[in-house]
Amino acid sequence: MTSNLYSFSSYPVMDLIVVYIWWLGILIFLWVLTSVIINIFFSPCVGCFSLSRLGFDSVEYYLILIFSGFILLLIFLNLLIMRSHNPSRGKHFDGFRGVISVVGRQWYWVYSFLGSGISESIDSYYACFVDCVDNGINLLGGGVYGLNITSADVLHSFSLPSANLKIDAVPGRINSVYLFAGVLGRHLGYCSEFCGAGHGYMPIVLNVL
Ligand SMILES: [Cu+2]
Repeated sequence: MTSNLYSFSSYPVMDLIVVYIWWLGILIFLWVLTSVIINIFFSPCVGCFSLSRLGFDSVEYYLILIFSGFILLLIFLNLLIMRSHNPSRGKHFDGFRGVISVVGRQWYWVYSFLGSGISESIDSYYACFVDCVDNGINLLGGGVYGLNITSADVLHSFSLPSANLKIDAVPGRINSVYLFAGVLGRHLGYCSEFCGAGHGYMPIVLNVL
């Protein structure tokens, strides 16, 4: 299992998208810079601004092919992500360690780990002034977990910014994602859908060990 570059994400390919966008930005910048320099210093006449007038037809042709290839790659990566976010169509990955059920309640979270056959629920209550709870979620670094998120009363939202994750907890519905626990440490999240008086007092603490 590889470690990720920028965040730990629902699926490692998410980081490839970030790298791809960086490279695309650099390529576009260099391409525009090159065009401007060629037009300024190598243009045969003052009025000529088009590269094709300088005999760049074939260069443009190949560049269009290359960038079309990049777009196809982007579409492919997007499809991978969509597939990875749909557990009913996806497969279980290497390092898959089980499913965690997350239930939002007024005003705490209930976690159950469904990995080892026995299912044990823990309540995660707000415990001190800002951002700590009595029981957090503990995950093994490098593991892939399925999260099933729902609510037992009103709308909540399970939000974990460092994992690019924000999933609504909807009563009567289970939202599923895969979580790739690639970055060690203590990660903090919040309920992100207003759910009543205690909305600000149900933080999410996830420890990747
Ligand atoms: Cu809330």
